[in-house]
Amino acid sequence: METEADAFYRELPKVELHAHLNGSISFATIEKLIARKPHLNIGHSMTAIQSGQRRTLEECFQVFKVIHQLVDSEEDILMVAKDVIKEFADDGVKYLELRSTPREEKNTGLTKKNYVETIIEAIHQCKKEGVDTEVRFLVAVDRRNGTEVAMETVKLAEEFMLSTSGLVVGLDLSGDPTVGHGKDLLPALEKAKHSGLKLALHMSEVPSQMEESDLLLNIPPHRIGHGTFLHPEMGGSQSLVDKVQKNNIPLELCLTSNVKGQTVPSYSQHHFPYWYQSGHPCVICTDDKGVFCTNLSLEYQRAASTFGLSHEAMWKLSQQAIDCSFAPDALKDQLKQRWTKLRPAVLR
Ligand code: 6MZ
Repeated sequence: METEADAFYRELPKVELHAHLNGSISFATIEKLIARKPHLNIGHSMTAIQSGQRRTLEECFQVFKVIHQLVDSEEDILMVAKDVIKEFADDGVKYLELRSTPREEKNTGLTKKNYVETIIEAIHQCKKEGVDTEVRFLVAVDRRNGTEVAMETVKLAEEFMLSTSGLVVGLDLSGDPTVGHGKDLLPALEKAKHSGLKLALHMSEVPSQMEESDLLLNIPPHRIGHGTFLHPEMGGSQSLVDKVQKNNIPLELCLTSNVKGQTVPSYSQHHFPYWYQSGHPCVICTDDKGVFCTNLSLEYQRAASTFGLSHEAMWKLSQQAIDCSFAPDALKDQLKQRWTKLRPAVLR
């Protein structure tokens, strides 16, 4: 991250709903990881896309592969998860939904179960250390890995939903959108929804996913990640838009990620206003704050400056995100009370 957001955006209480753990690792934490594994010969230019730089989405997925080499043990995951949570807290995020794909690593003996347990441990430790952010976790399915792995991941997520007293709240579908097809994952996603997990699905992040988006929207999911190519102006269709609107499915929108990953040509051509202006629930998120060198305050500021939105409008946007979260009603009420309390000091 090269610049800092203005004080208003840093002080604005925020809700982050779309953050991939391994994409969210800061420069400082990457330094610590590199020091632990000098033999990998990994440099910062391989783990982050600086300002002014762009990569194809395919190249972004290569970056995740490099980061995964650096994060391959329980010890690494604990450090990474705690650092990421604390950084979001320092950036004014009061409620955070982190997501990550359970991985096993033969070299270190890491299992998928340990992977999730370690993230849950990080959440507990942050709470004990007084970090002032409520954190929940979504177990991620990487679409590349197909039907069987998706089903195993759903079972793991179900077990953790039951054993963590509500810390695991949902399931994410992500991964390289050009690989695999959602139809192979439908049974796993439907099973997850049936068992009470909330679904946050990446959808239409690249063109030519209309048929898949239609199938996924029939489930329907509780939230959509990106949705860049859903609407007719972007090659999608009115019937997809109708389905999203009829079910009032919030969109998680990540401006810098889409611009740096080149699925959107520029900030001003982002699909945020298409949905926002019709009153549809939109949530500004970071996606991968480490890889894309950003934070949530900067993303709010960028949306406001690009689309000419007032501080009052940005306040409303951050407050409305509470209702789009997978937090239980009691926690949503607590968060709303916090917003009310903070309002006079922030919206001076
Ligand atoms: C789709 C993405 C993504 O799970 O190892 N991921 N999936 N589109 C994106 N847009 C840029 N950004 C990240 O975090 C890294 C993983 O998150 C998903 C990919 O599966 C990536 O490997 P975790 O914590």
